[in-house]
Amino acid sequence: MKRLMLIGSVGCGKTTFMQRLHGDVQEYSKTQTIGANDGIWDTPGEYMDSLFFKSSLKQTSSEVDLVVFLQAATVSMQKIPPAFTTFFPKPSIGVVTKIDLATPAQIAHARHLLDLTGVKEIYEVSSITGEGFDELLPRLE
Ligand SMILES: Nc1nc2c(ncn2[C@@H]2O[C@H](COP(=O)(O)OP(=O)(O)OP(=O)(O)O)[C@@H](O)[C@H]2O)c(=O)[nH]1
Ligand SMILES: [Mg+2]
Repeated sequence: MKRLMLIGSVGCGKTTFMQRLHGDVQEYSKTQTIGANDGIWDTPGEYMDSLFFKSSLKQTSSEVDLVVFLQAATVSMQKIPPAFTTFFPKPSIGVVTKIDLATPAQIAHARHLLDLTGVKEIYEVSSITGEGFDELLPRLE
């Protein structure tokens, strides 16, 4: 599988998404710092709130093949800055998370927010039910 870095706001589902990809037991654990776990760099959502931490995301991206921007379908606020893909020297994709909790309109809004970041491909998943991973996994190989 490609080496990934996961980026998105606090609670958008990065760690749960990683646990699903690894086939790990899904248990809540607040991410405190950037950490590599078997090829996936999980990041704290707070990093989206500070320019200093955004720079460290950029540095870490040199270690990975693909940057994954995650946006929860249940959240209407945008935390990932517009055109943020241009900040990274690596390809990126967008993933709408928590589709099991969202209406079609909420999912469409989350796709719109990811569009603004500049990603050209967007996937929709639930890391709890596993929906959407059949479409996503080939892209991560
Ligand atoms: N229903 C549902 N809940 C989800 C999904 N993904 C994550 N959650 C829940 O959302 C909460 C936050 O998920 P995390 O994976 O810890 O979020 P995070 O992005 O890693 O958050 P930080 O580490 O704080 O940046 C947890 O209670 C998860 O169980 C999903 O696809 N569906
Ligand atoms: Mg986390």
